[in-house]
Amino acid sequence: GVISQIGEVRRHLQRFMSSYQFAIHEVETKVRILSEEFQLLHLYNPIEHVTTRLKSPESVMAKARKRGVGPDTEAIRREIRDIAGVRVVCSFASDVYRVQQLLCAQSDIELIQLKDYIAQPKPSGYRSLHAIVEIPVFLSDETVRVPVEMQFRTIAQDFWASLEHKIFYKYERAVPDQLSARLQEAAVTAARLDTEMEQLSNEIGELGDDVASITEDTLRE
Ligand code: 0O2
Repeated sequence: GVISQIGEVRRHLQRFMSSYQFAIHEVETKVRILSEEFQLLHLYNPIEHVTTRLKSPESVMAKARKRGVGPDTEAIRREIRDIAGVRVVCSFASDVYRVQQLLCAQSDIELIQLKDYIAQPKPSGYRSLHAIVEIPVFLSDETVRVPVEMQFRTIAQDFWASLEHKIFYKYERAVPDQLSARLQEAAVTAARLDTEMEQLSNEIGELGDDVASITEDTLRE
C-alpha cells in the first residue's frame, strides 16, 4: 500500500544521504592522517582545522528543483555535487595548494573539477580553492562513487568568508553597496596579511620548506 511505498522511498533516501556522510568520513580521515603525519614527522602542521557539512535533504531537493534536476537520486548524484562538503583551513596560502595537491594525488581520489578563487577571486572578494572530488564508498552490497566538495583556504580567508556569509544571510542576499565595498576591501586586506605572513615564515626559514619538498617527492612517485 501507500504506507509501505512511503517507507521504501524513505529508506532509499536515507541510504542515499548516508553515502554522503560516509564519503565525508573518508575524506575527513584522509585530511586528519595528513595532518597528524605532518605533525609527527616534520613538527610542522600546514592544516589548521577541518570542518564538514552535509546538506539537508530539504536543501538538496530545493537545489534540484531550482536547477531543473529530476527528483531521482541518480540525477541528483550526477548534477548536485556539493551535498557533502569538507573544508580544510591552512596556515599559509602555499599550504592551501600543497594540501590540495597531496590529497588529490591519492590513488582512490579522482579530481573532477578545480576552481581557483584565490587566483581569481569572486566579485564579492571571496577567495578559496575549490575542488570537486569523487571517492569510492564501500557498502555491504555495492561500491558507490560519491562526489565531495572540498574548500581549501587560509585562516584569513576563512575568517573573512564566515563573516561575509553571516552578513549575506542577515541581509537576505541583498547587502547594501557600501557594506559590500567594505567587505571587498577587507578581503584585500586579508590577502595582504596572507602574503606578509607567508613572507615572514619563509624568511624565518624551516617552516614550509619541508612541506614543499615532501609534496614534490610524493607527486613524483
Ligand atoms: P553554503 O551555505 O556555504 O553551503 P553551486 O554551489 O554549484 O551552486 P558554484 O558557483 O559551482 O555554485 O559553486 P561555488 O561558488 O564554486 O561554491 C559554492 C560554495 O562556495 C558556497 O556554498 C560557499 O560555501 C562558498 N562561496 C562561494 N562564493 C562565496 C562568497 O562570495 N562568500 C562566501 N562567504 N562563500 C562563498 P553555498 O552552497 O552557496 O553556501
